[in-house]
Amino acid sequence: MPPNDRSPVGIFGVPMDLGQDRRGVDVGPSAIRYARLEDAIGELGHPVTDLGNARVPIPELVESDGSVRHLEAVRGVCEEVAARAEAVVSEGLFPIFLGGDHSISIGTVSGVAAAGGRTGVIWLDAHADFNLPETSPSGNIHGMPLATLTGRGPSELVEIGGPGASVRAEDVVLIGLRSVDLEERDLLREAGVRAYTMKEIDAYGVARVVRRAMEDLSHVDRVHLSFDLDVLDPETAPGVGTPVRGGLTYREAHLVMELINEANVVTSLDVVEVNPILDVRNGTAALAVELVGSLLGRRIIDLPV
Ligand SMILES: [Mn+2]
Repeated sequence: MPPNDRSPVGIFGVPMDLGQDRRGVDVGPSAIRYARLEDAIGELGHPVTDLGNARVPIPELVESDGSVRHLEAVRGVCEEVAARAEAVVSEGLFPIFLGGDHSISIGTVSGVAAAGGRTGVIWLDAHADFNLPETSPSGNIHGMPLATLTGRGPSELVEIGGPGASVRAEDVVLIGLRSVDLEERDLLREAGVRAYTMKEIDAYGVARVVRRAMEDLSHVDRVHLSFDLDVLDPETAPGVGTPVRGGLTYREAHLVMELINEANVVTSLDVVEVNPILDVRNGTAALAVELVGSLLGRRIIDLPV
């Protein structure tokens, strides 16, 4: 259920950094908890339960197999995450998944979608995360989750949460893009994914883009928001693994969350790619907590409606 009705929230951490090659995002869930996520949600009136963390092996103990790095280990973690996600949604909780790199979303979105209904996805990200093993320059799975979720990529990952694609490409909206590989562009176009790049945000304003995205997803039963902190400009959010200049400002990011909250459509959330080792005094995790607050109903003032 959407979060405007003070619905109960469940926090689940996935301290996984196997989907890319920089250590640090595995500490993301701790950094976000340290920034008082649970209190921030509780203060908005939502009952909150911390459901702990998924069990994740460290890369030092995982064999780097084949062209897709850590494929078997990522598959194992995402299987567990998908099962937990499905259970949490079925219990009526609004789940918040803490990454970890963006490969955790193969598990979270598959699990949420398996709980039933047609699931749409808003993917807030500097990158499209729509590579295939054949097109990926790095072989890192955190560049592939969105392609995987729409049924493209290694079958071991596509089949998580049930056979076939977890979501339809036409039910996915990307917002904030500014770094897309050449072959990835063709894949996105062929798949029919809607994408609002930073150019559209600069030209039309973030409010119009979010309203359009809401219209694009008005036909689905539930909406999962996958929030990669690198959608923000690195001057505002330096603690991310793959920063790209020219991202959302502090206020633009809050406005995105405030407008999505008003639309009252989001039913589950990922907060991924926070890297405390690259951060400045945990500011990026603290900002993530602020933005979750805006998504869950925090307002600057309460105006009579
Ligand atoms: Mn991403």
